[in-house]
Amino acid sequence: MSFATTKFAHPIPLSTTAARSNDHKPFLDPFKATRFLGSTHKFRFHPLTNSNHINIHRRSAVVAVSDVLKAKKPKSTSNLLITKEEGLELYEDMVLGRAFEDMCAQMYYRGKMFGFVHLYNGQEAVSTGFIKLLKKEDCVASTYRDHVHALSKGVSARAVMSELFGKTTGCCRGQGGSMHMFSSEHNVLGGFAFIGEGIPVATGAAFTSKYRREVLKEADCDHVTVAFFGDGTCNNGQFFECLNMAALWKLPIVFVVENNLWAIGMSHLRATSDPEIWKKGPAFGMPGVHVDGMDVLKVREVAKEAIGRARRGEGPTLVECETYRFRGHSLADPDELRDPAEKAHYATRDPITALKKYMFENNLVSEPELKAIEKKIDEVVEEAVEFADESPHPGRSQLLENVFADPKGFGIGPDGRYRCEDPKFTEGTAHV
Ligand SMILES: Cc1ncc(C[n+]2csc(CCOP(=O)(O)OP(=O)(O)O)c2C)c(N)n1
Ligand SMILES: [Mg+2]
Repeated sequence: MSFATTKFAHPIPLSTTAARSNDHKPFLDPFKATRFLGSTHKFRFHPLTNSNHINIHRRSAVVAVSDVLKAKKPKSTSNLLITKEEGLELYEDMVLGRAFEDMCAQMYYRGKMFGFVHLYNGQEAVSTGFIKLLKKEDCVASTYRDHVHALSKGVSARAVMSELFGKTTGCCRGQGGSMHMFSSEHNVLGGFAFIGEGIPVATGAAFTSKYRREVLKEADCDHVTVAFFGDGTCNNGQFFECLNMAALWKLPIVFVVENNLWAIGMSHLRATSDPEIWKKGPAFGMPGVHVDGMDVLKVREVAKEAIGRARRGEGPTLVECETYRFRGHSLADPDELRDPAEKAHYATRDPITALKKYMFENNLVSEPELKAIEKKIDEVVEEAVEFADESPHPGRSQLLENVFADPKGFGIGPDGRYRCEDPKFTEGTAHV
């Protein structure tokens, strides 16, 4: 598959009303115009402009879509989108993500976790579709909705669950918690509580790969970085700044927007002047793609191309995955704002059910094979809880570790010992 590349042919509509209307001719719509509930807006793919209004000196921007899926005939064995082994891997990863998050909800309500916990249910096709194509050396930057990205990248369920429990066996030794999954071993660059914060970190990681290859002459350094973030985050300045730098320097990065249509209780359509986020890619001179984020196979096809471009040194891609979260914003959110009809609509598009259907229809797997995976994952998740529960809490002395780069800084007293170990450390403050 290759992204269709086209020169601009029509002016970009300048008025927001025009941008939201459906009166321009579709360029290519591989997944049938996907409609946002609650609005008349449909996604449309149309050529942008190369008219006189656009600076003719800039590189020709491109708009890209995935059209391979139309061309492939799913019933024909030779044209199947996945092999049996690949299907089983994708299924296992998505089931792990779902089962893990369901368990988190249980543990949170039992008081085993603290702070905010944001679950990923419904969005699994995005994490699995991208991350299962990555190499270990490739980097992933996430958001506060980060448990499943870490799991897909290979951080063990034990290490993620222990982190959520605040235990020393967690991937950040219990110091990060739900919103800060990090693993240098797996190149998980972090969950980030501030929205948009992961995007510059990911851009920096992509810069590092390019620098190592081109300046330090490490020819085999073809590492790619994938940055995941939400629709609401795309209204944040860091997003635009990083698209600019990534395009300018042709960095090996894929920007993946998980457009679940909501930013806490704010509808994407109310908050964004032009809700078609993928179009912001071509504005910066990189391909922009819109894909059905509830279909792991479609996500994977787009991901293959975008990751491939980055690895070949052809630069960044912006991918907008239209997805949906099946739970509230966080476990503290009663989720009363979203229309029940909207939730019911997306529930029928469960990505795990969809993959199962595809595999059955194409005789790739049998029911017992999938049941065996589900059983295995249940055991993995149960065992992760037991492990986390039995693991020790960090000692008090760990409190200020990894907080300051200079170990002789604020956290260490003149006697060389941690200030927090001084019995007088908490004098006059509330007991913590
Ligand atoms: C810089 C910053 N501003 C505001 C917030 C508060 N906040 C937390 S989540 C959120 C919404 C983000 O929505 P989106 O990017 O769509 O991600 P989703 O939760 O849907 O995955 C906001 C505004 C924040 N965490 N960081
Ligand atoms: Mg969102």
